[in-house]
Amino acid sequence: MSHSGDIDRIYAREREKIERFSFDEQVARVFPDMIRRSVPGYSTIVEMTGVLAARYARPGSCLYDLGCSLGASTLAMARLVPHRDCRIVALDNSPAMIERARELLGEGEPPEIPVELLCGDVREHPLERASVVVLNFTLQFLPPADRDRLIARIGEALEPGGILVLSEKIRFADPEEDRLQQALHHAFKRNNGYSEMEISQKRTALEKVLVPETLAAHEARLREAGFSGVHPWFSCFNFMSLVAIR
Ligand code: GEK
Repeated sequence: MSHSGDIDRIYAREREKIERFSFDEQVARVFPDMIRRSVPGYSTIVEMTGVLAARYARPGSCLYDLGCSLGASTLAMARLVPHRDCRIVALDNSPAMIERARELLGEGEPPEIPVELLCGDVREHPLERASVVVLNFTLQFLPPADRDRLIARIGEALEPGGILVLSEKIRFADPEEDRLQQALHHAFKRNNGYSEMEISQKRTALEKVLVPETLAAHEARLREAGFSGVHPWFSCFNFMSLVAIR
């Protein structure tokens, strides 16, 4: 048992047919272990999301965690943002994730800042004025055609001086560079105990579900949506996090 769930063995057995990856009950149960062993720098990114939010959150404002899964970034913000009159809205469209997030939230000390956990689609949920929006490894799961509109809506919702924390798996334009970075990510997963078969079956399940874009594509979209500064602050292999200032 890991801290708040089971060990991820979802792809450990050979499967005849590999279904498209989805954030179902089985994934929600192993999620903390899965994401820690699959995303280089995940715990740093979560903690620094709290540090960034603490710096940029305005008193009395709303903070969003879009695609919150089990609420790791929400909890980091609730711990580190000093303004008790802020409010965090954590949204995910997987009922299994929201249900498990609700259980976990109920188990610990109540957060210092009120947290609303909602089941809904980030593409449809109305966004009110906010000082901080977090998209930690969520945009990559939206159909590429829906991404411009979401980032534009976030740009409109953010107060001037507010931030978007955007973390993504990325693709490199140079095929050789891309191959190398993917191989390094693969080595990271091997080092975390995933077998060749687990890595390969998971890759098949994620095809056309997780569609990474280049850093240049993200930067161009953020500029187009009116962000005045785009600052990469973390990268490890083909994973990055940016802070974009409105
Ligand atoms: C973390 N941020 O722990 N609307 C709402 N949620 C969505 C949508 C959508 N259209 N599409 C996907 N999701 C978290 C990790 S995981 C990343 C985020 C990963 C949700 C999906 O249900 C899942 O919970 C989350 O986005 C992506 O920091 O698993 O690699």
